[in-house]
Amino acid sequence: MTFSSPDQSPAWRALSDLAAQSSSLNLTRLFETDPTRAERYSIEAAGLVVDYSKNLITDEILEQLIALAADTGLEERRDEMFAGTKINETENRSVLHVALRDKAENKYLVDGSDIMPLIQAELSRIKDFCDRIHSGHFTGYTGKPLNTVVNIGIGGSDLGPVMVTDALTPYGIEGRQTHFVSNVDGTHLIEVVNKIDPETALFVIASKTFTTQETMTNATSARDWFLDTGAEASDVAKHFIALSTNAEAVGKFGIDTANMFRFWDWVGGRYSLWSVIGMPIALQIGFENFTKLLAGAREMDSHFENEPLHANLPALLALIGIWHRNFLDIGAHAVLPYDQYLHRLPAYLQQADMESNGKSVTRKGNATSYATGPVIFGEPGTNGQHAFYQLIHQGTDVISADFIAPAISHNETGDHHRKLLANFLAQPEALMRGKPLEQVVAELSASGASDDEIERIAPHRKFPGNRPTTSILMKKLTPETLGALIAFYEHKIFCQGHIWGINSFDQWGVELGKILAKNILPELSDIGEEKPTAHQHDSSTSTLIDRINQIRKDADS
Ligand code: G6Q
Repeated sequence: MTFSSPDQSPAWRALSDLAAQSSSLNLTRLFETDPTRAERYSIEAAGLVVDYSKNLITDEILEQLIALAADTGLEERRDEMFAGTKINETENRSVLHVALRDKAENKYLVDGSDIMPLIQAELSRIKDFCDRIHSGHFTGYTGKPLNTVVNIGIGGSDLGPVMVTDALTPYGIEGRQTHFVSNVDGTHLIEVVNKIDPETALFVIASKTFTTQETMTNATSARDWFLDTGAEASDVAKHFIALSTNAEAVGKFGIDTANMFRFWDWVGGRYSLWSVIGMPIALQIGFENFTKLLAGAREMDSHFENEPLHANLPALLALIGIWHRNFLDIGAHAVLPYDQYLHRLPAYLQQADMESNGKSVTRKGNATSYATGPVIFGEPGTNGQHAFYQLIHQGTDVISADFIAPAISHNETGDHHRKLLANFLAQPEALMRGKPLEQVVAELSASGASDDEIERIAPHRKFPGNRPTTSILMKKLTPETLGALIAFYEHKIFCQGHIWGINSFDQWGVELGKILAKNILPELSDIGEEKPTAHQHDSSTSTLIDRINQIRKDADS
């Protein structure tokens, strides 16, 4: 970074000055005065059309945002990521998920060695395994084809595969089904195993470390369940495979390391769906479609790597996000897919963004003197419209939002999709235009309302408007467009983390709770068991432990 902190840069100061005048920014007026605004503030790349014209920006603001990117050395940092520099400093690791989806002929160096042959070898093992499963050559212990996958993993070893597998449902191979078990709540596993036939089930244990409490607990219980159904210990090898970096732990668990698929420490958990962690995706939609997902991401990578900042989608949208967060004090960002198949995208992006940029210490170890990652949330439209959009339209906090839709649905049933698209377009328009009091009054009086009624009701029916949104349109939700969409968000997150001077690739904030849970575990009683009441916690935690133990001791089952 050219400046020790982004807020020391001249561009940051210029942006602060512009923000001081931002109350005069009016989106409707900006559109009226510039008929080319939508065209000028839209970019098409890798099958995505992104219209960012309904954000509270002007050429002057964009110019300073781009200067901020230059002041902070964004392009140099991007090049370092692609070059394999260990930009995840706290874990001393390269960040090379982009290599996982690049062409075989390209080189990526980690500690001086090209990692591409490793990636290609693992990809061809995935292909080979998918072929054997799909052709029925790899069967279960009774000779039946394995048409059901149960992926056991959590966080980065779950959210990406779940989101993509759901999103690409129309590409699913007929007769195959995939279940995901993540939560350590036994209900998650039990509800899945109750639905499956052990003779046709393949358990995919997905864990980078192979030590994660939730995953190892679920994996152990799944193996116990499998054995309880009548299988022998020697049958486990035919029904359990592992996706991991930890061969020793996989071996100890009892999975044949021939059925272990590898990835490496330069693949962050939440960036790992492109690696062998994508196995459940490939098993469900086929290896060829999985490679199309990688190809879509690769196209976005190439756009991100080569386009200048003013035409670079992830960089520009990251900068607009920084304008919102640091200069307009917008603390939450909604992700609103108008496609039911993308219903897990908000949850996926919650992790991708909040685990990456929910930090308050810079890479140099100082407290940030500015805000970082916003709260990310969302639901598919139109469902969200009948729920939390109220707050987005009329709440006291301004919230920015991404509206995402395909122009063509996989299910063009009647006029459903036209209705969905009408809402996809109307909501950003409504958020931008709002409805002034005079208009509400005029409408009420035209409908015959009395003066008293108008006075009472009108203030509730006005909309402030001027609320910023971005519209992301694609022709159809395909493996390619989905790959590009995910890569777009990954790079946007990278750019924001870089400008904030934080490390987007570690996640120390998830550690403390894990350790405390390990301490509390032996203090909790089994059903019917008596436990001592002496605890070393605050009185709230201790009292809750005692209350739980009392209930569990007195319970029959
Ligand atoms: C992601 C995080 C985290 C991780 C899970 C699962 O970036 O590191 O969500 O993916 O904790 O970890 P394992 O894959 O090691 O089980």
